[in-house]
Amino acid sequence: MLVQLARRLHPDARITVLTGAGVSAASGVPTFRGPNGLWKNFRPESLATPEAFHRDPKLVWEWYDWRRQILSTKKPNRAHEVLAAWSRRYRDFTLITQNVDGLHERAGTRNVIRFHGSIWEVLCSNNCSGSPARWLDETVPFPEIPPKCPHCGGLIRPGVVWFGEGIDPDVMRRSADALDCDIFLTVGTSAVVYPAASLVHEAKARGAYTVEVNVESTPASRLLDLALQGPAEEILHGLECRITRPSYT
Ligand code: BV8
Repeated sequence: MLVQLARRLHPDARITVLTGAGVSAASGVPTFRGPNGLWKNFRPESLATPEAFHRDPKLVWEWYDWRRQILSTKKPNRAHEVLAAWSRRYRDFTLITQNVDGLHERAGTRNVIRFHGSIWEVLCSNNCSGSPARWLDETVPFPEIPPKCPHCGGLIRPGVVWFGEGIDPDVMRRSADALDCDIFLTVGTSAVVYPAASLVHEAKARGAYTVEVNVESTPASRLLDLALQGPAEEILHGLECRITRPSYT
């Protein structure tokens, strides 16, 4: 199966990959819905919202600061490395990630589309005139929770897309452009959050060969052309071996 798929990943193939928390699992980053994904028994849907932030910015920032502290000790794994190599090798390659952890960028992946933003970026929640639209702030841990805007003294918020917030229109447009591809791989995502979970179906409707890589089946599995069950870091490594060494068995 990997041999046939490796053949489809030929140098002129137009490839789009969508990743979720499962590609960072091997780096030791908790997934959202995995056994250690919950934080103090809160569900992401209850904390990652504008309403939760408005109601209790301290609690929401304690969650993000906790995640940033964990992430600051983690490194990209083999799944990130293979995708970074593909981003440099293939002329027509797009990586769309739902992850906000920055590990694809740290692995050297070119032009990552951050579908849900970045945990390492912040923006002023007052959108004050003294601050840029968003900026990088890698302070770990924040000395003060909730952290304040250096320009107006109001609150800053994580530069991520919360439930109930729209996807950046430019991100949506670039992602939609990437659905015209020969192969669409969806890797390490539970495929339950929209509109990210709709991308693979739109790609299939446009004629892409669709592949899922996950340790378990998801709502998307039975709708796709190929569902490969196993860890992304192993399956992507196996694919890369068959692409770079066709005699690899
Ligand atoms: C919007 C950033 C409208 C923040 C995230 C009912 C039906 C359909 C949709 C909705 C609905 N009710 C509400 C909605 C909309 C809602 C939604 O989809 N809700 C869901 C819960 C039903 N969506 C939204 O609100 C979106 N916005 O719709 O806006 C709008 C339009 C215009 C104007 C205004 C409003 C915005 C959603 C964005 C939320 N932000 N993240 C942060 O990180 O803090 S979501 C977050 O969870 C992730 O980014 C990701 O997108 C999502 C799912 O997580 P996964 O990455 O899939 O991780 P998970 O833990 O779930 O799964 C891990 C997978 O990996 C598992 O399958 C596991 O088996 C696998 N795995 C584990 N280890 C490995 C592995 N696989 C391979 N190898 C391994 N080693």
